[in-house]
Amino acid sequence: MQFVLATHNPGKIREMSAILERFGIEVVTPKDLGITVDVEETGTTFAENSMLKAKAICELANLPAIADDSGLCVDALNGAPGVYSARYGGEGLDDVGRYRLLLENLKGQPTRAAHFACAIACAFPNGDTITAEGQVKGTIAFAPMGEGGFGYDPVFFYPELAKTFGQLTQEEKSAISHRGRAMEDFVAKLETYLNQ
Ligand code: ITT
Repeated sequence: MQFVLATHNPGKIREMSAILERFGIEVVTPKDLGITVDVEETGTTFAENSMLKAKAICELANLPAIADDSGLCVDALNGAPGVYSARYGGEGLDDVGRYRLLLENLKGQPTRAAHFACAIACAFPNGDTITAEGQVKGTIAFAPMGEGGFGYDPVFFYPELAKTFGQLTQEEKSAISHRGRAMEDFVAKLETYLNQ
């Protein structure tokens, strides 16, 4: 069975397709199908937004669609940027601009604790859905380190490995990341669903 990855984020596409291909799951992207729609993320939770994206792309592609909604939640900022991680600081900023703004906003804060969260939603053309979630705890580094990953990875420090996510290989990151954990949970649920 072919699945469409309901995302336009190249970093997510790389990580999710590598995991799904390990399980023999064939994936295509919206771009492969000529779908350019950017689904509006009107939800207030990662779970709500991932389901909005999965359902919209499933309907357009008429294929089962797997969406990821994720973000970085920083304790000292009351959980921000959270569901607004991709839009932190407004439209004009790129990944580097967003993590620089985060470092700026954390200056002088007593705690740098943070976590990444990921919600996966899969919608099937028959109306069935599967959901999964994952989280990973860390701290915000004082300066970016590493060139790997995407988004906030260079400033997300994972104490157990004493490295930022930007310093990990894709395999190392997926073994512990919010997305890797959510995808592991998702693949197990998908296998159960497909065997029913
Ligand atoms: P799609 O909606 O097309 O999937 P998006 O980038 O807009 O792409 P989100 O709304 O879920 O996706 O925003 C997630 C943002 O959170 C992402 O752009 C990064 O800034 C950040 N983020 C999520 N997972 C991350 C990861 O593994 N490493 C670094 N940053 C991450």
